[in-house]
Amino acid sequence: MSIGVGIIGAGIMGADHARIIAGSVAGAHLAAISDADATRAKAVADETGAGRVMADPYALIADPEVGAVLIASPDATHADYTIACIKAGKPVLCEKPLAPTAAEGLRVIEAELSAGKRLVQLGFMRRFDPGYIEVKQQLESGRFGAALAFHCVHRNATAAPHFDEAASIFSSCGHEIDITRFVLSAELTRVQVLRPRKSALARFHDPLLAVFETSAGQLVDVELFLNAQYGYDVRGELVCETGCIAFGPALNTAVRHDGVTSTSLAPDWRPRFAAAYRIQNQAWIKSISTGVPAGASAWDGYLVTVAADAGVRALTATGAIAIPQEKCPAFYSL
Ligand code: ISE
Repeated sequence: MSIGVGIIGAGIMGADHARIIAGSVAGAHLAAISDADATRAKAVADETGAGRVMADPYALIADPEVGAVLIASPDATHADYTIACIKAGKPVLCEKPLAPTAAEGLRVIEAELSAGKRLVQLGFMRRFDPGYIEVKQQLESGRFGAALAFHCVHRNATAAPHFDEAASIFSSCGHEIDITRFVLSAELTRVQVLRPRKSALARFHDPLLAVFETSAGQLVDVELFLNAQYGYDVRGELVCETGCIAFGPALNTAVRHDGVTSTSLAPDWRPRFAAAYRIQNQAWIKSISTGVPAGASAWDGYLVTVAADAGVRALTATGAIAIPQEKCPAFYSL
């Protein structure tokens, strides 16, 4: 039976998810879409064949034709809509971050714990990216010995107009926090944020350099440069005892022409992580039919908010500060 998906948010990511659900995911169809901007919602509905445009996101969540909800609205609304889905007993794929503060994120955990059923998947799509999965598999093969350090580069061509240093930590560095926990199977324990010289082309302090310590003693350095101008450049190198595992930002082809060899960079994250988004959304739909959770849980999402909160405090602190360590409820460790 096909699951009717309702999407909240018809902006860049909502539209992208609508196309993926309508065109690339088996076992689901686009039942409804909602956005504060009705014209924008209608345009996406017309393009993707969504069943209905609904003005009220809470009505969409309650609608009997909506069997599962995908939240791609502004970050500050994620927690409230996710909690409404939990209360309605509907599975939800919530774009990252779970919330813009750890306190808000905790409200979602409390709601899911009291519902007593795993309903939330977080949109940390990198967990489905073939490149990151291969890095994790290579590390876990044991061939390289222990992981010692992880160098991460996170560059965007230009930051969204509402971005500031805190958004750089929450929205962009949040991906690195999640994927580091996923790849290293370790928790982040301390964070320091350094400020290289500010780019004159940035409205806020950009780039930033966040340095994390993990529970296994590794260092993770993250260069966040969201006004890098030249393209979307997310890459990394995992340094291990007997080798390094590096992965790059390139799209699929390398060309040699006119004495130059080159690879293309994506303008933003959607082409770079297109496969990851598709695989993630399919895994979500499959998890609804099998009842076996996939991807990042609400708890994973919450731990990102805890570490990002510390990162935001580190913006104005001297030196490294501790990231509070939370005990994972048994409900999430199954
Ligand atoms: C954006 O929200 C994303 O999720 C992208 O993956 C990230 O690179 C970008 O910095 C964020 O703003």
